[in-house]
Parts: sequence; C-alpha cells; structure tokens
Amino acid sequence: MRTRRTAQGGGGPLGYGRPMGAPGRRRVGSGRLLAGSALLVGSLLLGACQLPTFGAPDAASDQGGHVVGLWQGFFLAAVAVTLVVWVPLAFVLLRYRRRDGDDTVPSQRAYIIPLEIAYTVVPVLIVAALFVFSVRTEQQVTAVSTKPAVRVEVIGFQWGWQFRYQGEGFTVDAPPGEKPQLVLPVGVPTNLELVSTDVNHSFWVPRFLSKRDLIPGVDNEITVTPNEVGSHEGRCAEFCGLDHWRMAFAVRVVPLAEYRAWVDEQQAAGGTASSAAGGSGGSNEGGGG
Ligand SMILES: [Cu+2]
Repeated sequence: MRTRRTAQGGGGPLGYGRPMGAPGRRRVGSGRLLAGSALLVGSLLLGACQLPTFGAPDAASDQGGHVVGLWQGFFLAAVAVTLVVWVPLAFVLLRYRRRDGDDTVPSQRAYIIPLEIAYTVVPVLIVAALFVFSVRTEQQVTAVSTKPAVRVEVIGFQWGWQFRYQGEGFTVDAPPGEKPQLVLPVGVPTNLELVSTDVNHSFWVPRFLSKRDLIPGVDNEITVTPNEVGSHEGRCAEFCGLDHWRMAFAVRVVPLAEYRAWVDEQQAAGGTASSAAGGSGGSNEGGGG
C-alpha cells in the first residue's frame, strides 16, 4: 500500500522533485537540453541576416517585402514562444519525473502570484507588440502614392481584365481565352485604380503578396512598386461566376527605359493595344484613358 508523503524540500523552483541528495547525473541531461536550445536560438539569430521566408513566396514588390518581413517576425516570435514553453516543460518532465521506488509526492502548492502575473502580462505584451507591427505593415502596404510614376485603371469584368494607362492614351486587353498583360516599370510606384463593371472581383498577383477587391461603386486603389524584372502570374481571387477561372492575366515588369519604349510602341499603334501574355492577339475595342 502506497503511503502519501509530503515533499522533502529540494527540487526546483516550484518545489517539485525528489529529496535533496538524490543522484545528480540527471542534471547533465537537462543541461544538454538547455545548451541545445541555446544553440538553436543562437543559430536562428545568426541566420537573421539572411532569413528564410518560411514558406512565403519571394516578394516581387516593395509592398510584398513588408508582408514577408511581418511574416518572418511572426514566425520567429512563434518559435521563441514555443521554446519558452517547451524547454522548461521538457526540463520539468525529465528532471522531476517519477522514478522507480520513489513515492515522493511533489509539492502541492497551487500558485505563485509573481509567476501568475508574469505569464499573464508577458503574452499580453507579445500580442500588443505583434499588433503594432501588423498595423505598421498594413499602413506600409495600403499607402497610396501621391506621386506615382504610372497610373493604370484596372477594369475587371465577367470574365476578363482591361488595363487603361492613364494619361498615356491607350488600353491593353486580350481576346477571350487569352491573358492580357499588364506591363509595369521596375523600381517606381504604380497606382492601380481598381474598377469593376459588374460583380465583385479581386486583383491578385501572388508574387506581390497582396490582393484587393474590385467592388462596383467602390473606388479601391493600391500602389505597387515592383522590385524584380520578370513575368508574374495574376488571377481574380474572388469567385465571380461560372467562368471565374478564365480571369487570369500576366504582369511583365521591365526596366524603366524599356517601359518607355513599350509605351511609345502602344501609342504608335493608335491608342488601343491588345497585349496577350506570350504574344499579341488580334484587334480589340477599347478606348484611351
Ligand atoms: Cu473575377
């Protein structure tokens, strides 16, 4: 018959554990655990100069870069919280586990006020800090440039896209079934005015790491500053009807000089351009901006 005994002092900060004077070899295992954790945290900090994106796509715009930065911060905060919870937990589980022939009952102390306060206040502070970083990123991503280098009216309709280059006098679209191509200069801000002529759509370029709805009657506008030359896929991200899947487009980011040459080409073509990704299509209706 097992008898109930009180703890014989000793153990750890919470008063759990075996009586004092028990073999100390277990401490080596715990020490290794802590050292391993410190090593992990250290290598994470050392690697901070070239952080991985933790599953997020590489951002192809400045605004997307802010989103990735926030994601990395949240990810590392989650890793830190995990370590703070799991390392002491593992330590206690290993260091103070019940051993054969040891019927010691751990301390039955129910609470420690300073500890209770600490682990209430610290999470609140963490959430508050993450909230501040989120708001700051939101402001960076949603800020609309007052001096954009390019302004394009993006018109979404069932089921396609049209890009009207404001002040340039031409419109880009594509024949049904082909992707129209939005051409943007790299390194400078472009304002996109998002307009829907029928139902809700959503302008989404995954590599820009943001999307914004096109809502009839609502003037939505975003600024995008591409920072990588190349072609990116674009999609409608709002289910807008049976042929929603057809609402694909392409974004081609080019150096500024090449962009100017392209604009001249479009203007020389007579104010209307049909620019499908991967090649030009036939003629289309469409007016200048
Ligand atoms: Cu749509």
